[in-house]
Amino acid sequence: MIDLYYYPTPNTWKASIMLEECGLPYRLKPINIMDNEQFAPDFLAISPNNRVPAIVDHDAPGGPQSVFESGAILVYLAEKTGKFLAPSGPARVSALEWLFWQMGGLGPMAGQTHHFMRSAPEGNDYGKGRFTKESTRLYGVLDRRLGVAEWLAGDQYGIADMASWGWVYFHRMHGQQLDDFPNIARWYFAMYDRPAVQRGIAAGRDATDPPRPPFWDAPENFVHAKATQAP
Ligand SMILES: N[C@@H](CCC(=O)N[C@@H](CS)C(=O)NCC(=O)O)C(=O)O
Repeated sequence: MIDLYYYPTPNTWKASIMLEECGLPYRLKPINIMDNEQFAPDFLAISPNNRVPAIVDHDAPGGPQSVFESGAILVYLAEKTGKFLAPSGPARVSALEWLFWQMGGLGPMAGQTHHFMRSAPEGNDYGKGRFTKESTRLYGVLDRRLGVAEWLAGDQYGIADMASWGWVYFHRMHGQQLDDFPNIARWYFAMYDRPAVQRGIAAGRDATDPPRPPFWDAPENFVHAKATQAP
């Protein structure tokens, strides 16, 4: 059994989607980051950077294994199951390139864009402008990649796609529209249709109290239905 320390956000969705895709049994351990539960000593022992997601694999060969950082969790689960990451060769190189691109680029920059768009004091547009511009650049990078490859690692769906998808789900919070990125739109909706993706994002919806931040359900913040934006 795997424990998934969870709050429903794009970073934790990476882990829940991968667990669902692999068919691995897991238990949700809600960490309410709105109530600072991420700073509790028990959680810090598993996730020293006080962030979700983290997992504990109770069936690891040498005894219970904890893993923090969503990218490390994806690689760990891929290596545990032999799924969604090529064992060697160019497809593995591509997967890791795009995974690290998401971890160091799209995630942090889109996160800052979201922060400045929602929380910057009125009249202070510097951060908003800087990070929206960088998000636009990164969405352009993603769109070009998906114009020459079906999935981020090449012709096989895998962990790099799982890493980026949840962030693109909130593209409107990054000042972006899928109409401007037709290759991203094609990829986004192909993943949206996967039952394991739907289960992965539904998994922790009500696992916290309150269940999720109010912006989560604001129609302007995310894509409700394929019909609204499909190219
Ligand atoms: N690089 C980390 C980032 C994780 C992260 O930022 N998690 C957020 C939720 S999306 C969090 O736990 N925030 C709690 C806090 O800021 O104290 C990863 O990918 O796992």
